[in-house]
Amino acid sequence: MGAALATGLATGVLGMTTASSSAAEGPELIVNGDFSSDFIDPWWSTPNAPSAVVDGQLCAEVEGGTVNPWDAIVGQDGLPLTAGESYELSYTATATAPVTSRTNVQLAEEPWTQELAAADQISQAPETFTHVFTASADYEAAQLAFQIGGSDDPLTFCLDDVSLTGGAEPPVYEPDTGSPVRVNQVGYLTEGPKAGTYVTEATEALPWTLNAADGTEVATGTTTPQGVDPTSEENVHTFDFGDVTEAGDGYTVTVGEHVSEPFAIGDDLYADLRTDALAYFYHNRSGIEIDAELVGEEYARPAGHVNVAPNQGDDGVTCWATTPCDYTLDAAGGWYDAGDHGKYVVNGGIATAQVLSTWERTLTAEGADGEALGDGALAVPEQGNDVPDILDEARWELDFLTAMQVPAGEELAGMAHHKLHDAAWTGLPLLPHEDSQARELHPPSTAATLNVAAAAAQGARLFEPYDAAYAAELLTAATTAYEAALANPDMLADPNDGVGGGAYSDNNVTDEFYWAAAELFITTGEDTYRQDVLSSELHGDAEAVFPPGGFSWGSTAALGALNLATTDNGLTDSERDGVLAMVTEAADGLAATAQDALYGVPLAGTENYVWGSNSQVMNNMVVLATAHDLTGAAEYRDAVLSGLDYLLGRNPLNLSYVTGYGERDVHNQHHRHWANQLDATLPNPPAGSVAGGPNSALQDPIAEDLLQGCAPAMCYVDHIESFATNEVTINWNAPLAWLASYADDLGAGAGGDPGEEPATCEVTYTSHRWSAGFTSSVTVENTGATPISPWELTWTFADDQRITNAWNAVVTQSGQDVLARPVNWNGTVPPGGSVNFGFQGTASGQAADPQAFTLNGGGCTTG
Ligand code: 9MR
Repeated sequence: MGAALATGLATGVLGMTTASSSAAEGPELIVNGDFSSDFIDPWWSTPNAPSAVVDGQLCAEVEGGTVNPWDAIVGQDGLPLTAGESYELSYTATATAPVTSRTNVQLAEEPWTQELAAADQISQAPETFTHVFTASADYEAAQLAFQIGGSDDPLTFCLDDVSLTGGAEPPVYEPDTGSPVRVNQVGYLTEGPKAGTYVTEATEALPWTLNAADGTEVATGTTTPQGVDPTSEENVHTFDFGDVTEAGDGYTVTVGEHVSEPFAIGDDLYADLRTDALAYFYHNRSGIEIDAELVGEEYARPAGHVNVAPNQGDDGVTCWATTPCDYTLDAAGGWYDAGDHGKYVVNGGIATAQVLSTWERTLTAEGADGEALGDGALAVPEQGNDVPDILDEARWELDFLTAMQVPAGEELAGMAHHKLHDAAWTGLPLLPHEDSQARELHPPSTAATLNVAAAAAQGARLFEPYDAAYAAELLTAATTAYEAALANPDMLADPNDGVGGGAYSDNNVTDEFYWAAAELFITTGEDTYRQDVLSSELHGDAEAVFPPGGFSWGSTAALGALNLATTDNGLTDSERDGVLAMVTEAADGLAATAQDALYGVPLAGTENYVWGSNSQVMNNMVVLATAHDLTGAAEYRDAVLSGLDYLLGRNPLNLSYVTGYGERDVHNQHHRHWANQLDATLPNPPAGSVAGGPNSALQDPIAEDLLQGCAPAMCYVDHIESFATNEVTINWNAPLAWLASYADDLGAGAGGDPGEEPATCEVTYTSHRWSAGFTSSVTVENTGATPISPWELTWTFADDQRITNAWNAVVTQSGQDVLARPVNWNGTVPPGGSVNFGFQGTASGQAADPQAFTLNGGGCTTG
């Protein structure tokens, strides 16, 4: 039957039996043909026919006054066709004024060779069109185009149930994973851990070689077979070259015939990443022209959403029709959330907080470098205003967040609107100033209001030295917001409010209350906020504050807890110890997770590869890095660095998830104007933009199409339309900036390297033995003249003692060797001072007390 129809192009309307059985039976090639998910991707349209999904159909607002059919087009690319195979296209369409759709299936570039060229009369009454054709050539990625230009008057063209079936089943998508030798493609800090992963079926240990750029063999060793990695469902080995500390570029690791991507060993690996990751925010500012002098010609663009046609402007936004209000807000400015043009208070808050914390860390962590974030350090237009550039950047969003508050005198005064975005989802590509959709305020929510309270309170204390008046304004906004949230504690955003923008709904705001109370307490010292912190059900609950899957926009208590632990504030010593204990308890778990993970990632299990999994990893790294800042314990630092390894190439796909970093960096992230994959005249994302990462829930049409059956950490595709695996967003780049800052400071020697300074000391070790075990107490005295910080004590048991739990120290044991490090409050042993810790364990034999101890490289006397 297919052959009979192969003679020419067949055109038909509803009811015609033109389909060949082979075509009808073939696989569906159109992605998102029924628009049931409210998303428009991967459909595109020309700028004069802006399209959106409305009531489960795609509708294009086609401008009048065009001449040719191809002057206005709605289309989809990427359709694989096979020569000689028969295909059936069908769709339903309407138009508010009669228009002919030149409906083509064709080559997606010159000479636009047509395999189907139909002319369909579209009118107001919905009609279904069906066409059958046979492909005359093979196409990797043909295009379906509805050419609907040529009308004098504007019209609305709507499309639904688009289907193109036929041909053979397309080949199963196989990611190109390159070399099975997986490393951090940027590199390893000289004094940091250095490990990689090798994918192989082999079960025996294999020799590896580390070569310098000139080919010289620098080190050799053998891999450790590890069995099947659950996150990739592949058999892997690990290898470790941590002993190599010779700085250099272009190192490679070879296992058998396989060579890794090249990488560096050095201390200055992350300085550029710090500024690039922060530049992301200026690039995505709304309401201001993006200046070529700061970003280069290819990234420069006019101001978005400032009320210049076709923009409808964010300076006088009205409430969404379903929840009207009698005021408008001037909410111009702020950052676009992500690949879309939405501006969300929930998410804006955490992103601002993490940008602010990148700065605040330089005030609280020893050796952290504020200059790299200071005035003149970043590419922002406010350079030279005597305010650290990073604070200028944060202010751009703080002003938006506070502008989203309901004005005084209104019923919900002080509450913040949850979000502001387009009435319908727009297609890609689309520059911000070309967006013609109506912009609408969605109802206030408690979560958004507490985001304003927390971020503005943190902003207030950080702006205080630079602009006291602004700091006072922020504090007023914060206190007003907090009061309003207390008065309206359960205004939850609607989880189904996801048309034209993300829902960012959150049905539990206990964590937002905790975060906001903590920030207000740190800033003001007031007892009422302190009581709210201490009486929160979250306070002291490490697992709830620091969920092992990572804190996030919907789980924000960690932000408050981390700041309570790091800042000078009015908590008593024992209250502060309690907070520190939460941080180290969480960090201990995460460090163990990273150590067990065969790709070094501090993300437990297989269930946490969710939308934005890379940000979950990064937020866990922020917890670890903060624990390292607080205690100096190297195991926390090591887990941060192995997390960086994962993000930058040591992962099941052998990809660096950060643009511009690593040989195999991803670069087609979902973004409306960094859309080079769709339009060669537009750029790819600039360097330093992190992709969301693997998401095993396959929540976008491309992921659904390509990634069926993927192993969790492999559910990712570097495709612009895969918004659920490959988007960029402010709350993901913010922890990236924080971590790059931490890692660069580390490279520059901050945080200390335990063991460097030999110490003089006396150790008193006492123990109590019972049948199956023992309890020991250790007192370490600093008998020298300088403080020891952080301290690190090692010894070797003579017998079979196994430590099972410890207090007042982090104690790890490997064979008979034991390493004890401070917990949190006892990181420093002052001259003449001492620390005491203890542990319990099991033992079967004699369990003799150890006699020799080493403190930070120096031998101790025993007392
Ligand atoms: O980051 C958000 C993720 O946690 C949610 O699961 C997902 C679906 O609701 O939404 C993500 O946020 C997107 C937002 O809704 C719209 N802008 C882009 C954001 C990143 O993909």
